Amino acid sequence: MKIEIPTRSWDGLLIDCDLATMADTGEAYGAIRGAALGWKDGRIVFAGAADALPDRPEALCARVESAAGALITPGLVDCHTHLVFGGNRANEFDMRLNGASYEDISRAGGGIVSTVRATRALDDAALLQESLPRARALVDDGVTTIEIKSGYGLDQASELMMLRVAREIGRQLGVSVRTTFLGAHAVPPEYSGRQADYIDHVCDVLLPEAARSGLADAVDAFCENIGFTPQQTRKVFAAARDLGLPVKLHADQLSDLGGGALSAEFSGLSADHIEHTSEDGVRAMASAGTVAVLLPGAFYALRDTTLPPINALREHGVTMAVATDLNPGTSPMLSLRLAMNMACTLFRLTPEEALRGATVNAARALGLSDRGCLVEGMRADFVIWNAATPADLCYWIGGSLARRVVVAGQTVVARELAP
Ligand code: DI6
Ligand code: FE
Repeated sequence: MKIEIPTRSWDGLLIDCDLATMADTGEAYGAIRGAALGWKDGRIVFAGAADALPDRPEALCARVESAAGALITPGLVDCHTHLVFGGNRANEFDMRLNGASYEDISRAGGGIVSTVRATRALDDAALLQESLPRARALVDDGVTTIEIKSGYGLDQASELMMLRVAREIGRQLGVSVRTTFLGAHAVPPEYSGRQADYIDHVCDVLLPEAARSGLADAVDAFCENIGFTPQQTRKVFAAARDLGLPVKLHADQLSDLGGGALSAEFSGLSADHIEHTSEDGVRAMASAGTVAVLLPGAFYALRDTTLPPINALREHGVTMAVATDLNPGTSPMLSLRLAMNMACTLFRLTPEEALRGATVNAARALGLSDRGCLVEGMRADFVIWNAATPADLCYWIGGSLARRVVVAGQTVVARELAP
């Protein structure tokens, strides 16, 4: 059916492209060949077959552009990162290759706490300067929404600084940033041996202050044998619920502490890692609609051998997302496409599952229903790729394939065509 819009009113119209809309159309990838994509005021106004456009598309839009047959997907969503931090932990990488385990290093005062020291030593400007290039690397290859956690400050001033810097990164790069308060990431040195007191401090001071500042969109915790117990996590989640903030959880990465079910119990947006989650945990996630966020970068870097329960997730219909977990300790990974590749190679996701996991499902893991697929009314967040098919995006290991990255109708990365 032809649409009738007699006057020029759209902000942009791309013709001669293939869309992987990721909408549930019954087609793989929600694909539309010979397509067009139009947008106005930051929203998609047309995503469909070009032959459904009026005969003279220039009547709709002053800027009609041929995409020269390129593939266009929704902007990628990295729904789990810790990319704001000071210093790095290349030294621990070296130690692990000389025989130490992640747990050994963490117990010996390295690990998360060493990044806390390096982060606290910085001010806003220096922290921004160190962190911005990491975010830019993600955006350069197609990421338009980034979740960024606190959790390397662990006192009021430094946690708020991390969240402020995260938001500033979004402003500077012109991308969408969602912030997550992760005060329950590790016990800071001044609370050493007083884990319960620190959790009280998180619930009574740090979390309410983060909520009051308006700098946190969600709350996370590191529920692990080297992190916090399920009981302590429950306390933090109850405090988050009282403040009206949604929760998500670092769950069952190194051991099964029932983290998947715990996130589900609080209607968690997601349970992340979940290598050791039991089938009961998967069932609980399915009934709560809690997204499984798969983090193959950490699995790879720690040379983990326990795979997340992918088949159980599929069987029970749990939504799967894929993210970088970009952090200095266990996943210094600067490419979401690389995480997608690893989700395929290491976890046996199909390329379509991986691309869903980094678009529409990742948006859901952040509680966002206005992005992640190319459908009229959604945000005009999209990527024009130097790639022929959606599978190419998972197939190539690293590199830069994004030709143009557009956020809410604004171009934030533009590259020439590949030679
Ligand atoms: N996310 C985390 O927060 C921890 N592991 C993970 O996958 C630890 C991060 C760190 O070692 O700094
Ligand atoms: Fe993490």
